[in-house]
Amino acid sequence: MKDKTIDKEATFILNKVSKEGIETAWDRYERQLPQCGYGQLGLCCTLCALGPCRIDPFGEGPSKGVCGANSDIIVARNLIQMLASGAAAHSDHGREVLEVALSTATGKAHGYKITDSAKLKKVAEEYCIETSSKEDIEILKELCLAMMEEFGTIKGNLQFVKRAPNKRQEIWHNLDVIPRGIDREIVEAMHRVHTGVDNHYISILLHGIRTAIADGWGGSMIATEMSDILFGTPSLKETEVGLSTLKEDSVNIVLHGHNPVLSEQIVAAAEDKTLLDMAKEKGAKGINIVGMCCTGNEILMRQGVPLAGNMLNQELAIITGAVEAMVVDYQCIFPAILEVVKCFHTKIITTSEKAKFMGARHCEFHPENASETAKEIIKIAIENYPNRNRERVTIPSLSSRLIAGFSVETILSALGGSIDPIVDAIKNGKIKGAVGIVGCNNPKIKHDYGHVVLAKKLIKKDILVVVTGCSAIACAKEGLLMPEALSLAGDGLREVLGALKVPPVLHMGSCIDCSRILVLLSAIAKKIGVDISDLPVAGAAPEWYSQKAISICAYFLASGVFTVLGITPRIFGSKRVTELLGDKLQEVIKARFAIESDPVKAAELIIDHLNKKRNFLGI
Ligand code: MSK
Repeated sequence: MKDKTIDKEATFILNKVSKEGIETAWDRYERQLPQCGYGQLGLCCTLCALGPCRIDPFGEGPSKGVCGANSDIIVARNLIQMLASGAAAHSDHGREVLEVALSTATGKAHGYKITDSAKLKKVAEEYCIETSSKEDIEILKELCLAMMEEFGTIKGNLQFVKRAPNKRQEIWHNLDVIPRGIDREIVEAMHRVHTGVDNHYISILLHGIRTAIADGWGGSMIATEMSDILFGTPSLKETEVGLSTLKEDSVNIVLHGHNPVLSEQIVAAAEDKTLLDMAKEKGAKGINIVGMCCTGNEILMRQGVPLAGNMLNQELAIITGAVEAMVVDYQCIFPAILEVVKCFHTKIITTSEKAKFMGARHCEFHPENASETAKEIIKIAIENYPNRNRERVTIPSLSSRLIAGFSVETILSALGGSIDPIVDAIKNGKIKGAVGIVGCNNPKIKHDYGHVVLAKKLIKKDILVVVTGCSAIACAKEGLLMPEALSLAGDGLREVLGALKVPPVLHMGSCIDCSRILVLLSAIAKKIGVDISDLPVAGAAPEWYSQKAISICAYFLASGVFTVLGITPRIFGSKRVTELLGDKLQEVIKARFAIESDPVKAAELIIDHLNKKRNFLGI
């Protein structure tokens, strides 16, 4: 099992898997090998019914599809299609949070409230909404409507783009990539990839950059900010992480996916006395809610709910035999979990109208009756508790502790209310730079290895690491989100963060919360008076897999952040696309990407980049 994962609890469950012959993502990946070479190079075009067409990378077979599209067009179209899907996923999530907020503001949804009134007013003022003479609920309504306008084309530009440093906005303006509307850019991306529309790879890729900015500085940022307003801006929370957060004597409910709008209600409903009594009647000591992937990160960051694991842990959680219900919203939920539950008593409960699974029980989320739906779901789990086969329960016991909740606001407050201490530490070299490690798991890389090794190498060299998504969960399982991990850090980082009693790796939230990283970088760049691309900072996605990760990487690049990918994107079928995204992108956007699957070498690339930036700044 050692070649599959470095997660000790996952290893423990994988031993059970091999004894019982249960299939997991690792088995399915092996069965796919060798994966299609054309596909890996981005040279297979399945867009229309003239195909599927493929281009021979060796120049001996066809060099064009039936319509005449060459490798440049096909590779660029395939890439932007992935990116648009990712941007759509993040942004549609943002829209749903807005819909819940608007239902709250108009009195249609009763289970929600404004939790962060200060942030509501601050964000509303950014949108030029007058706040001093209005009730919060009125401000919320106006803000929701203003944010909803950002999705269409009425307004013609995105508000949060103005949060970027002026130099960055100038670069975007000169390239004409400032998004006109979130939905507009995503729809236009899909229009451009239709056969016979955009047949110039540069034009396609530039629109890809515009679409990614619409995600990072639009849909994702709106999702983050409105979630903070409704559910509270994250503050420090200490809890446990790992499959051992499941409890032998409780009704275990795993909340998996991305959106907090229903999971927040489930967390609240789990305190309901009637439900707790019902659980006791069924022989359980209580109701144990744990998180998985980014829904897990959302409820961890705000409510301190323990985390069961990241993406490659989802099947393993069910295989413990101790999960009464896995409640899913959307994104990163394997269809395979419906196969795994055939061997166990676990109920899969789908909750989104747009994410249904054959064989799952569907309890649809609507803001108007979210609290009732949450209770109904918990009841289903409680009713299922007596069906647990105790002889097949295998819960490991090697969990780690973590501290999460590092929103930008929490980081600033830990610094005494100002960004100055970090800027000073960067200037005097105690902190050499900062790196955002983000993204998923992928069985192409040993589970969690890419994230953990990279983070350890960087903190040892006095580089502050911030993490989101499944990367944060990987680092948490390794204990890197506790102040004790400062023993692994270099002297400078240990001195600065030790004084603040914070860990060397800061958990900033879920995938959409990569937008928090953009806000933090903007604050640092503005303080120093430079562009983000001038800062000693970098991004990394060592184990990425999803379309959303492509969009995140693209908006990191578009924002001026050098980004290292651990998994090769499907672009190498076109020399021109590859060159454009490498050195040529550097010329116009002032950032480039690199590919390095070995996290030790990836750390070297990043350290080299940070040193160059420090030299450039003369620090
Ligand atoms: S959950 S997008 S596997 S980080 Fe956000 Fe994890 Fe990647 Fe999904």
